[in-house]
Amino acid sequence: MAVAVLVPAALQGGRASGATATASGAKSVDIDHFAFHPPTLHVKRGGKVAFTNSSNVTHTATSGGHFNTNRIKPGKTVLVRFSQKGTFSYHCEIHPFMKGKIVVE
Ligand SMILES: [Cu+2]
Repeated sequence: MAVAVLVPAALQGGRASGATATASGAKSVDIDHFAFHPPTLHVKRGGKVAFTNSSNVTHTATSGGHFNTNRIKPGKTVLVRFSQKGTFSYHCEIHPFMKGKIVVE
């Protein structure tokens, strides 16, 4: 496993909204309008990415064999830590046309 999915921030005290209010050093992917923003995100090895669902429908960020946020409900955030270098393409399991990429450097 390249990464470990952390406990959703939403379960840690309701501070899930506000993608920039995550743990120190976390970068953010915003999910809205059936797309990941930005579509490609660069992060340092060991860094975290906060996937925040700003839309009105449930999404996932899923990279087969690498990471899976599982279902992120509207307004919720899931943090993923990336411990291995590499390029990880991911998609939404519910809407497979939604695609993104995390580049761990
Ligand atoms: Cu989706």
